[in-house]
Formats: sequence, C-alpha cells, structure tokens
Amino acid sequence: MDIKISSNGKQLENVWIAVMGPTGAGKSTFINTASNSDLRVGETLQSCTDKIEFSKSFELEGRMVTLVDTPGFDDTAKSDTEVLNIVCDYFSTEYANGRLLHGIIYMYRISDNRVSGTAARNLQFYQQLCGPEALSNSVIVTNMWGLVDPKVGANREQELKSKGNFFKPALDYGAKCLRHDNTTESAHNIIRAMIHNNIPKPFLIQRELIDEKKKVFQTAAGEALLRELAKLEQKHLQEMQELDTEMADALARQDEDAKQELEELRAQLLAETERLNAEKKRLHELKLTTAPGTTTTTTQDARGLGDAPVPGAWTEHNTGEDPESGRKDQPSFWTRFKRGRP
Ligand SMILES: Nc1nc2c(ncn2[C@@H]2O[C@H](COP(=O)(O)OP(=O)(O)OP(=O)(O)O)[C@@H](O)[C@H]2O)c(=O)[nH]1
Ligand SMILES: [Mg+2]
Repeated sequence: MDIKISSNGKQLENVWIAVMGPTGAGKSTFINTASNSDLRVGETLQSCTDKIEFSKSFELEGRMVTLVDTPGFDDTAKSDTEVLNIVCDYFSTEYANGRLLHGIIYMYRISDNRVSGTAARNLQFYQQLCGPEALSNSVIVTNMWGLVDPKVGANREQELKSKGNFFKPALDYGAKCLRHDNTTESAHNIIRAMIHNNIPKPFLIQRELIDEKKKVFQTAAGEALLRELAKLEQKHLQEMQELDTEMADALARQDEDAKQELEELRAQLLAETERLNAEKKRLHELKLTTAPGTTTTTTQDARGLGDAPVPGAWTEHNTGEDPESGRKDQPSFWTRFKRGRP
C-alpha cells in the first residue's frame, strides 16, 4: 500500500484518480475545484491541457487524493496517436512501478445538444483503456448543468444512459454516472463515491502493455485507432475518385476556374493522406518509456509540480472550434469542399 504522511503526522493511503474527456469538458476545472489547485483552465477556444498534470494532494475520507489531468482526443492540436502515447506512457509507467490508480473520471458536458464525434471517440477511448473489469471503478461525470434547462438536461442524461453506445456500455460494466454542480462539495462527493469500498484494479491498457507485453498498436485502444485511420484512408480514396471525376468534367467543359480549384483540393487531399500515413507509421512504431523505476525521474517528479516533464508530453495548442463550446470536430476535406459548392 502506498502511504503518505499528512501534515498532522497521520499515515494516509495515497489515492490517484485520472480525469479524462474531450477538450473543454471541464477536466482541469473539476480538478482545481476538488483540490484547490491552479491547473491552467481554457479561457479561449484552444485546447489547454496537453500533457499529464497532477493536482495538489488533498485529504478526503482518510486518504491522500491526487487527481491526474490528461489530454483528450481533440482533432486539432495533436494527433490521436500523440494523445494515446502520452496516456499509455503514464498508465504503463505507474503500473510497471507497482502503483494502481483508483479509477477514472470521464467528464461530459450535459449542455452539449449532441454527442460530437470527438466526445464519442473520447468516450470509446476511456472504455478501451479501462476494459470491462476496471470500468466499475470509473465514473462518468456530467457537468455544466447550469447551461441547460433542467428538464432538457435530465432527458438528455436519461438518453445517454439508456440508448446506443454512449454511456450505456460503461454503465453495464458497473461504471457510475454522477452529476457535478461545479462546487467543491459535489466534486468531493464524486470522489468519495469512487474511493469508498473500492479496490483499485489494473486498467486493461496496463495489463496489455506490461503483463502481455503488447505494443501500443496491438492494444484495444491502439487497434481501435488503427481502425479509425483505415476508415479515414478509405474515405480519402473515395474522395480522390470523386475528385478525378469532377476534374474530367471540368476539363471537358474547359472550366479553368473549376480545374484550378480541383487541383488545389487534390493537393490538400494528398497532404491529408500523407499525414494519415505518417500517423499510421508512428502508431506502429510507438515505444513507451515504461520500465520499473522510471517514475523516480519522470512521473514521480511531476507529481505536485504540475509542469514537470512527463514522457511523451506534447506542447502544441489548437485553434479549432466547436458549436457548443466554441470548438468543432474537423469536417472532412470533402465535406468542406461540398459545403463551398453552389
Ligand atoms: N458553467 C460551467 N463552466 C465550466 C464548468 N467546468 C468548466 N467550465 C468552463 O469550461 C471551460 C473549459 O474548462 P477546462 O477545465 O479548461 O476544460 P478541460 O477539459 O480541462 O479542457 P482541455 O484542457 O482543453 O482538455 C472553461 O472556460 C471553464 O471555466 C462547469 O462545471 N460549469
Ligand atoms: Mg484542461
């Protein structure tokens, strides 16, 4: 058992809880509210947290709790492969050093009137990282209730819990779904529910990477990402064929403007295809820095410091937009093209 001595000399068990979710979901705000920390919160449309960060430790229910802020898939600032790398590096290092997290909080804005593609991907990612066994140690936290009519919010919550592939699969495996009203008390109640009578269990990704010695791309989360990339590749191929047909048409019409526009679009599509290939290659080549003992020089040092380097940390920011929060799923190249057509 990992023990910490509190300020009054009491021996307290250390508890770590990771907070996940898409950019702008309110992860850092939740952590700050619960722990009186001052992690950077998004004031602009840019994604904010781009590496693993740690809250100040705080005492709750006779434990010393540390919350772990994680970057989410966000479509713009960093590739999903980068995010996967950062998160896998942290989880596997902890496990290799004999430390289990108490669970995962997945943040979801109830004010969103649809589940965006980014939110859906992050939701899948959290479930794939946890795996069926550890999902019972996780909580889906809905926030931003103040931004929605209470009745509309409650209906939305019910739909997310009972229909389709949103919250239901996780809840079926024992995850909880709790509301957060942006107060310290509500954050603490959520954490209490997670640590009360709760035995930490390894996450699926930890067992895959450490016990089964899988490469990142062979894990459930890695395989899902490869499937996503394959789907995108297929879409690009189809778009290229449509582009060729349009080009033949433009040439037949001797439409110079359309020809030029299509050439520009072809160049963009080729660039996106190249980026996709590079991401696939990177995913196949990902190597973790995990090894027993690495925590003393990496994540251990980062604890409580917030900005200390963590393996795989990445530091770019995005400038994307979404209808509800000001941020947006990136429309495909072809959608952008079609939208611009008369
Ligand atoms: N009304 C309301 N606003 C919130 C709440 N939580 C967060 N916000 C606001 O939502 C915005 C994004 O919050 P962050 O905490 O930075 O979100 P994040 O999930 O950490 O975002 P990234 O670091 O970009 O992944 C900020 O403007 C917050 O003030 C909440 O419970 N209610
Ligand atoms: Mg953040």
